[in-house]
Amino acid sequence: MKSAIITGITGQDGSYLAELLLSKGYKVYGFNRRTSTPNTQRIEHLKDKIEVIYGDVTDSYSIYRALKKAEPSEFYNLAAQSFVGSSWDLPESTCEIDGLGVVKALEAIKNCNPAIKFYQASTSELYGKVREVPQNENTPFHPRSPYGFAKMMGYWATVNYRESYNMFAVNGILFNHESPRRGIEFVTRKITYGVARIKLGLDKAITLGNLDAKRDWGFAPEYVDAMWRMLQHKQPEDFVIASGHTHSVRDFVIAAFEAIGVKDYEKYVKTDARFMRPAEVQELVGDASKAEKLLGWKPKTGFKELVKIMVDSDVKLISEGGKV
Ligand code: NAP
Ligand code: F7E
Repeated sequence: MKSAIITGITGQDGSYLAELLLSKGYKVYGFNRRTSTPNTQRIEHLKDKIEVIYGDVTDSYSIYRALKKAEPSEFYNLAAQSFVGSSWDLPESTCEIDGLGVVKALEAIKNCNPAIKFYQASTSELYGKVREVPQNENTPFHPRSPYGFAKMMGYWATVNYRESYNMFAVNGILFNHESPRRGIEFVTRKITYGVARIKLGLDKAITLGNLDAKRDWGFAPEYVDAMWRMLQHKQPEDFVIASGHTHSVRDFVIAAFEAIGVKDYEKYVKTDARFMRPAEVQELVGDASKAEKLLGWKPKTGFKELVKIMVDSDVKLISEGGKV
C-alpha cells in the first residue's frame, strides 16, 4: 500500500487531497500543528480513515519523526501561512513557514530517504508584477509580498534539491483555486458568505478592497488531482495549474449576486482602504498547456459554476446554522 504525508491537511487543499489519496487506496498521514481550540472541521469526516501526526514545518525534529513513523512514498508540502494580506503583518513567521519550512522538509527527506517524492505548493503569487501574459513555467518571477518572496525560497529550494541530489522534488505553480472549504478571509469566500447572509436577511452589505484586481480562479478539488498527477509523472518537473481565464473581483461580486437573483449589486457593496494592500498583484492568468500535454490535466468547472457552487453552499450552511 502506498503511503503519503500531507502537511497542511487541515486546510482547504489538504482536506481535498486527503480524500483523493484515500480514494486511490493510500494510507494517509496528516501532519498537523497543535492548536488550543480544534481546527479540524475540514477533515472531521475523515478522522477514522487518516492518521494525524502532530508537528510543525518550522520544527525539523517533528518532520523527521513523521517520516520515521509514516515511511511515506510521497510527501505533499501544503503547510503555509497562506494569506497574502496577513503576510505584511507577519513577514518573519511567513518566511519561517513558507520558505525555511520547505528547506527543513527537503533536508529531512534527503537524510531519511531521498527516494520519497516531494510536492511543493508553489503559487502564481511568484509572478506578482507580471512580466508576460499569460504566465507559464518559464515566466520570470517578481513577487509583491512577504508571502510571495517566502514562497520564492520554497520554489528554489525544491528546484535545487532536485538538481543537487537527484531527488523527485517538484513545484506545482497553482493559480487561485477556491471551494466551499476556502478560508473566510480570502476574497471569494468572503463574497459568497457575505452574499448568502444578505440573501437570508442577516446583513445589508459586504465591505471589500480593490475590486479591479484580476485573478485566474479554478475549483480546488480539480487542482489537488494535478498535485497527485505531478508525483506520478515519469520525471520530476514543475507545472503551472490554472484555468486560463481571468476575472476581476468585481466580476466575482456580480456573479455571486446573480446567483441569488440580484442584478443591482452596487447597493450591497462598500469599499474600505483597510482591505487594500501595500502592493497589489493586479492581474494573473495562467497557461496550463504543459500540464494538459504531459499530465492529461484540464480544468472542468467554469467561473460562473464555481461561484454558484460556493454561494449555494454558503446559503445552505448558514440556513442550517453551520459555522465557518
Ligand atoms: P490553507 O487553507 O490556509 O491551509 C494551510 C495549511 O497549512 C493549514 O492546514 C495550516 O494549519 C497549515 N500550516 C500553517 N502553518 C503551519 C506550520 N508551521 N506547520 C504545519 N502546518 C502549518 O491553504 P490552502 O488554500 O489549502 O493552500 C494549500 C497550500 O497551497 C499553501 O501552501 C498555499 O500557500 C498554497 N497555494 C494555495 C493556493 C490557493 O489558491 N488556495 C494557490 C497556490 C498555492 P492550521 O489549520 O493549523 O492553520
Ligand atoms: O485576494 C483582492 C485582493 O486574498 C485576491 C492565496 O490562496 O491565491 C491566494 O492569494 C484579490 C487580491 O487571494 C478584498 O487585493 C479585494 O487582489 O482572495 P485573496 P490572493 O491574494 O490572490 C494565491 C495564488 C495564493 O497562493 C495564496 O495562498 O482580491 N481583494 N477586496 C480582497 N482580498 C481579500 N482577501 N479581502 C478583500 O476584502
